[in-house]
Amino acid sequence: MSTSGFTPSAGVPHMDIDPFSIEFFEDPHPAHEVLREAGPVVWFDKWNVYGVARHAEVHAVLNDPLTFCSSRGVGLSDFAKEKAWRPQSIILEADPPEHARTRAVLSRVLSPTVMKQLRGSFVAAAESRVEALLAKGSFDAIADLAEAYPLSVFPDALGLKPEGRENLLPYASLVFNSFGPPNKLRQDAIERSAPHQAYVADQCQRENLAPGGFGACIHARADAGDITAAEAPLLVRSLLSAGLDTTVNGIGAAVYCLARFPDQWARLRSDPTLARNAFEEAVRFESPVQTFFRTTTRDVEISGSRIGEGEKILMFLAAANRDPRRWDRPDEYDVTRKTSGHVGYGSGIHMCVGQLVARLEGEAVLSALAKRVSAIEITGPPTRRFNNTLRGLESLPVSIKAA
Ligand code: 4IA
Repeated sequence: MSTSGFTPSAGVPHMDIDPFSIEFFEDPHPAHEVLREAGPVVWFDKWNVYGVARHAEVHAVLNDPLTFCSSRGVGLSDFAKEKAWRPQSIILEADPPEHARTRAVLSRVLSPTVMKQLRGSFVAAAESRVEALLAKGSFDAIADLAEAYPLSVFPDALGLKPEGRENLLPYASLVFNSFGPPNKLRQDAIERSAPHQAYVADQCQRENLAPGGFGACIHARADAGDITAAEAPLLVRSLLSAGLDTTVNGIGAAVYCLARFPDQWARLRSDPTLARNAFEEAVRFESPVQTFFRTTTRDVEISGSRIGEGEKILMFLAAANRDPRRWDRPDEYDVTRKTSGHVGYGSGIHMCVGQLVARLEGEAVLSALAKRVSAIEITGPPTRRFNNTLRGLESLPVSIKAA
């Protein structure tokens, strides 16, 4: 018999940590170690959910999508019990076999061929942004680089009109807060969401998307019969939800790493072809997307613990990315590390469909910095931005010098 929602299976350690509290977000690493060391599976008394924080279990859960489903939501809320706050995503919140069709569409829209077409303009935009920042000397690496750069390339690549783009980051922040529990971050975000939701719903319509962009390409797949006309706007919405704040926090993480670890900055400068790996290592090291849930579709055993049907499991991607069972020197940022196997983009059938866009942006920025900048100095206290799912800074005051 399942004891769903109130008591964990015998032998699973109880954690009284709240992994969605401000104290936790301020410095998650010691708590991640406690969770990993407590056992392969833990139970959170505060939210009545299981958790996995070791690399092996996170990887195993991600790679068994029929047992650990996404269609009941990848946040704490179980869509089998509670109505979703917005119409369900038809890719993120879908399971096999239905998932494959929508996934194939976005895979094709964000393919290696499309990246080849975008590379020139993405690299030029990064180079001109770095020139402008060198001219300023001092700036905020979050607002003026980590946000400004993706905002200068991604909305145009999607084909969005210029008006209303100020809604994009608030909408994304809402989406990522919504995966968390019903705490203040989530409730405040949903309360203020109506204008951002209205903006996004509008931009997903075919007539608002410029020819040649990702959005128009998605609608063209409806003409080809791969998806219905009603599904196309929902796939555009997935790009608006997942395509901007993630790269903002990825680029922010990379600049913060390079500013904090001068030996790694020196290595990157001596070989700018390391830019792509330096970005990937920043995604491992900081894990801009910290957590996700799955829901069990049957009774299942994970590393000796029996878990009933209909249970939420919280996966700590960030803890897996620093698990000493999987990584040498996990707490060191190393631009030459073999990063393959990190779960910062997830793993398995749902692994980030936009990863090539993210890597193109990250590589373009870090390569431009490595070629043109001699030193990055942190000139004031960095401040943190708090979100139920995303990890990143609100502000990072820096100064840079020309090489
Ligand atoms: C969607 C996990 C995150 C990057 C994400 C958020 C929203 C969606 C997809 C992925 O709305 O489909």
